[in-house]
Amino acid sequence: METITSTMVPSNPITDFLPLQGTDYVEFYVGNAKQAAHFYKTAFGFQSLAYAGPETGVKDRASYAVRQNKLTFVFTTALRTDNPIADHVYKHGDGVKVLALRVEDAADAWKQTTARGGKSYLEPQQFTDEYGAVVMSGIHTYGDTVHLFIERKNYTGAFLPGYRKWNSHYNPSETGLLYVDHCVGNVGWNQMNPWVKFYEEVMGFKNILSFDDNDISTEYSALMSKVMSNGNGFVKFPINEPAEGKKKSQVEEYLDFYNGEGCQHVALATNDIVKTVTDLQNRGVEFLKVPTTYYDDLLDRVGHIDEDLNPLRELGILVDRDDEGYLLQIFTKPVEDRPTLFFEIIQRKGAKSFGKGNFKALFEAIEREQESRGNL
Ligand code: TYF
Ligand code: FE
Repeated sequence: METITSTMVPSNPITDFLPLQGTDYVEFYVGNAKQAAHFYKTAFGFQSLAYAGPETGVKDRASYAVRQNKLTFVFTTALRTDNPIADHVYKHGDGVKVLALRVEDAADAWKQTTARGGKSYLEPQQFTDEYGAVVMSGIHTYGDTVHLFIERKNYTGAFLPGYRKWNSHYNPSETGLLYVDHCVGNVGWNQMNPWVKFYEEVMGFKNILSFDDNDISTEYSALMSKVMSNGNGFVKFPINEPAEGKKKSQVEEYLDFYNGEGCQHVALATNDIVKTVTDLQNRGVEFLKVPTTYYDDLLDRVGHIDEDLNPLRELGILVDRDDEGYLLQIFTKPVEDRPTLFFEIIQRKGAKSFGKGNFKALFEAIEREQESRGNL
């Protein structure tokens, strides 16, 4: 049963011990940051923002920050082997290391979360350069993933102290991606509820939606999922765990290849999904495809929608409705050789849900990919 356990309310600074202003950035640890940044510029339309590395006084790593509207991605690689970034890539392949959250007070965010049992990753520290100061702190979450709390004060630099502005002569156009809608974590067997408890107790989030294996099991694969949201709904973290099915769960495949828990997908918002997905496909981004029969009774299922059916069918965009409106969504194939991280492109037209009506078609599409990899 899909259960809606609460609705989002504006955050109340009196009762919300961890007020969040949204996602500040997502940082990926990768084998080759120069090439990763090039890929995200070329394929997804990110713009060059900032660079840190030996030329800026950082000796152990190179980081490229790219931006599109309110979306900031950072690609970081190790410059030498004896290095925690190299260890992370050795263990997981390319993946999300940091889900950074914007706060008013990073020292207080650390104090509040560690006092409630959060494990410290970075004690509050002020970083300064000629453009001002940024206070950062952080705690561990699932797997080797961490949350950093970013307090920007009146910082006017390109990205963060230690970085310098990245002026590139290569500037492919944007694709209409706007902000992070949600980031999903895959956790181990029976680990969903402990991580739900972590987000409730340590970070003050609420469980706004739950999907059990009956919602989600297809012929083979199965999983359970609970969506955690902060008070103002700007930050949403669904947590998936594998469930027993006829064959191997897609979450289990992820855990095997990522060699542990980690971020499964990042959902990127657009306000013109047909245009964004057309653009992404033309730039070589690969999407999962559902059978065209999905569209035969689509309007019977979701009622009137503003979009023409034809482009949705041609692009493979999925539609679902809830009490408050509808949403359009589509999922990329994994963006690495390992079947680990992928992206969702989402356009919300009132709906606050996650596309439960699409789960069967979507998970069957994922299973066809699993099958083709010999992992089903
Ligand atoms: O974030 C969500 O809940 C939706 C649906 O492996 C979903 O995007 C859930 C699990 C999954 C893929 C998509
Ligand atoms: Fe999603």
